[in-house]
Amino acid sequence: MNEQQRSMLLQSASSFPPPKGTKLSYGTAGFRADASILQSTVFRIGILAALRSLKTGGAVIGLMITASHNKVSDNGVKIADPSGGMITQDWEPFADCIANAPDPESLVQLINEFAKKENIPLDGAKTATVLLGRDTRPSGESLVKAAKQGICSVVGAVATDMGIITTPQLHWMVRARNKGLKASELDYFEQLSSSFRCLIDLIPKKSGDNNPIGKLIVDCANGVGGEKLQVLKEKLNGLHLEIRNSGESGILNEGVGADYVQKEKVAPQGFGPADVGIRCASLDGDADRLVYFTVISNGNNKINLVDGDKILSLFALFIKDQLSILSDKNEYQPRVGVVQTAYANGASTKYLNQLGLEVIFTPTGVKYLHGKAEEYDIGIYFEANGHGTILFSEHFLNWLEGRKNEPSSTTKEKQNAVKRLWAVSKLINQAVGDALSGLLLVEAILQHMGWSVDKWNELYHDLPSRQLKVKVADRSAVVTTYAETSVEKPPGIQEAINAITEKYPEGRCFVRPSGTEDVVRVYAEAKTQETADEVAASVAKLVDQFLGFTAS
Ligand code: 16G
Ligand code: MG
Repeated sequence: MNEQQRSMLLQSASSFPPPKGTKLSYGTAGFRADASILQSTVFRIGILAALRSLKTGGAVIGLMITASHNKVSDNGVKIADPSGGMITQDWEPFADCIANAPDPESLVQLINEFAKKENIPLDGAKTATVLLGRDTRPSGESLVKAAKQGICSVVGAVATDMGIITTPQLHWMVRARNKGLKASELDYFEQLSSSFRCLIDLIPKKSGDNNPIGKLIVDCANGVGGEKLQVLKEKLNGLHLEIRNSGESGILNEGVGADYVQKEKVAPQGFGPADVGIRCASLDGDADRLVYFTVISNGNNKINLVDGDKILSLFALFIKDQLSILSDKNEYQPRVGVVQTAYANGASTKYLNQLGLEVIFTPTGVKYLHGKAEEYDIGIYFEANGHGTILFSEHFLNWLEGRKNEPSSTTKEKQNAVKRLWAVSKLINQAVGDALSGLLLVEAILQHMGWSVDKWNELYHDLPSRQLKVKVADRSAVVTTYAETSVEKPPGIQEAINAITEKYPEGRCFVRPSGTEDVVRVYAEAKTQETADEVAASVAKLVDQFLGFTAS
């Protein structure tokens, strides 16, 4: 590191003292905390983003300021790698180290050592580019400023502020920029709307009704998704859409949004008896999660939840149908992988297995699911909470491209299947789960099938489940294995969990330390709601005995 670089870093770092008495950690999806303590973290992650760009030969890196579905007073920061995916996990320990460096001197020393180890040129000879985005949180603006100062304290680094955008839009732009594709926000909307229109145009013509499935009402969590969905709505006339909770009056994520709807299994604010039976959807605060639901009549705000597992099943079914139209004996057979986590409802896994699909489990967190899905020609991944997407390999897309240009001997239906798969690959975000593109794909498939939301929901029946969280003295005392389905530490707890679940028909339960909150989570499933509740409550008690503040 030359003297100019060193003094730039020292000088800017002195304006961002770290919070006292708080240990910050990169977590499942970046740093998250009360926004008031994040200035120094975001500044330092700005530096990291610039270093990452230098390390990757000047590729564009993304830096997103969001705390997703968490409360409005929280905020967070995460980094997108050149592929548009999450930053490589190898860099997470460095992120933790610099976030917690006590003073500018030690920060600069850590950066210097890391740059040497990683051969990162810190002489200003190369340009680094970082794209910045933020959600609608009021704290976002000043955190973006802190990020810019961090980025600009690396010689030769340039920050481009994309303003208020969804998390998936930022990931999409990073990927597009690095592939030399059109990468503006307008291009994003154009790509989504044109591929959606293409899927609608390819629906086999039936009784003349061009939208047999009626209107959709979308709860936008009072977040960034509302404004963006409005743009899409204006571009698409084939979509009968009503937007609610777009943020004009309500509070971000408060009693609204995909996380609330999925965890509490109740209708969000602004929905009520007048909406009974209508197809509804919920996005989360930064629009990377999507769930559907219907309001049940006289049900005290109760809903029928159509969660990420059902979205996954719908996508998997559609992809499988299109592939089977195309399949020829002796021909290349694309490998399709379906990736779930332990939270996936057991009934969904059974259904996917019955479809003959390969189902793989990973730990919770997009970085794990995404990485696994990338191993397939078509990798479909979803968390039950509504985060997921479909990834297509270059190899598969090249094959598809070849089929597009095949002679006219191929049947029309085959040509259409090729066009549909191609359109899906353009519509569904290839960088990360995206509620807006996911919503358009669900809508296109439902229209294709002519299915109501109830028909879709009937694909299989969820086993009743319950999620609880337990506050513990130290969540890192829980160590899990086998994709979080079994606890290794503390010893003895897994045996005790097994002894409880064994007593209940179709009982299944796991515990895992949260990656975003200071709690241990408990998930239980059983044949009835009462028994699922019982299993969850007994296991939560057990966790408290082993690890709670009351534990000896
Ligand atoms: C984050 C993850 C999400 C995961 C959740 C689990 C990303 C982009 N998001 O929101 O995938 O389901 O954390 O939270 O990776 P938990 O560890 O607190 O249960
Ligand atoms: Mg989110």
